Amino acid sequence: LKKVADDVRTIAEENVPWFPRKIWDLDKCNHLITKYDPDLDHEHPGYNDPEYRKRRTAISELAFSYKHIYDVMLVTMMLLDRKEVYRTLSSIYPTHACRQHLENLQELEKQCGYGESSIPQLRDVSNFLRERTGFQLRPVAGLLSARDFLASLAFRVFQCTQYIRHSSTPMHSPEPDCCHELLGHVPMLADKEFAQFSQEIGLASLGASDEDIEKLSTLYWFTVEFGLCKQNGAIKAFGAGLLSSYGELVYALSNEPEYRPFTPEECAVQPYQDQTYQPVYFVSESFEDAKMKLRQYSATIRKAFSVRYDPFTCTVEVLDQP
Ligand code: HBI
Ligand code: FE
Repeated sequence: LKKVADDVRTIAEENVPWFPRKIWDLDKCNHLITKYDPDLDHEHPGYNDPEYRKRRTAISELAFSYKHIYDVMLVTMMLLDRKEVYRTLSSIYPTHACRQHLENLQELEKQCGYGESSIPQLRDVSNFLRERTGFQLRPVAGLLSARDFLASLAFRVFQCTQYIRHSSTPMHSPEPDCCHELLGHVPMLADKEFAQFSQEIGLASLGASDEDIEKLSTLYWFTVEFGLCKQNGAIKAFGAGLLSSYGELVYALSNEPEYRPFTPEECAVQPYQDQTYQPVYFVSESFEDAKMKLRQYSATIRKAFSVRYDPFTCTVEVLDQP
């Protein structure tokens, strides 16, 4: 493999969609999808609540003005009058969540002030993750384009919303919110194998075609968001979408839905639901196994180059295919 000099554009590279090369480039990965926007979507639970929308706008502005170089997040999240979320979800974690989630949530309670009466600061949680796996959080105003969202994972950066769901729907949110991120994603990102799995989806996405981005984002959906895994002979949840939704978490482990062994090829083309429960869930043998399968799958994605992440410079090296 030989390194392609940054200033030399090879013919093959000219058709490649732009992608971030340095962690600072993530400041440009801020293309939002205007879906479930409380200002535009009449169905959004916060649409008729001007106070809620005002608060959301303020939090969005902070996210938009955030730059990687700031390194510190000065955002205070909305006060949690949603104790119910924490209480209800943590009551079923012992039977439904995977071991890694349970262990890391305990640490987050001890070290970051997780609990039903407080909302931890993103900065503290980000520092916790950095120590564990090198993942860090950066604030984002809402749903990002799949390309931007996945690209961030390549740098072990997780784009994290800071607003909270509307108080009229404490147990449901049509979009990701801080309950989903903090209870669903963060405990999993503190696990080494899982962090590596997430980063590898991100690396596979860099410079990929729209079609491959769609596949990778579906794969992300059925693993990072709705994945199940086997532990001590039982099926447990590791997907953040499940771990932040009481209803679907119960349903997913109820033996009612269909279960299939995780195979990236199949998973990447499975139609999915963001309005109702998933009709099918993919079960991984372990994170290690899922990671190896993902690696084999990524190698089949047609790209004119391969990438490698250099954690010392926070840079993606682009390598010519042999
Ligand atoms: N944006 N903020 C945010 N959070 C997500 O979880 C998210 C996203 N954009 C796209 C997306 N997820 C999905 O398309 C994934 O499948 C990539
Ligand atoms: Fe999510």
